[in-house]
Amino acid sequence: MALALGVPAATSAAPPVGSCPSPFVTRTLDFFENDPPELVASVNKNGDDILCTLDFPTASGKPGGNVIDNTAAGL
Ligand SMILES: [Ca+2]
Repeated sequence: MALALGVPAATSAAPPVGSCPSPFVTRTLDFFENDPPELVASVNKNGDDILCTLDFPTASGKPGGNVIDNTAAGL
């Protein structure tokens, strides 16, 4: 593990591939084609090209939402 020196344990291994916790919706990367690739990649930490979204209305009327990686277990 010498190569991992100085790297926090939480970032030394990819998170597990899991499911999206309710009420998040499972999305493939096609859903994020209009978003910056580096931003999408920063969320897709487990590298399986699947993310979870939770949409909510915003005061401006524009779409808004949260995006997380699909790392929930047991769903
Ligand atoms: Ca993922």
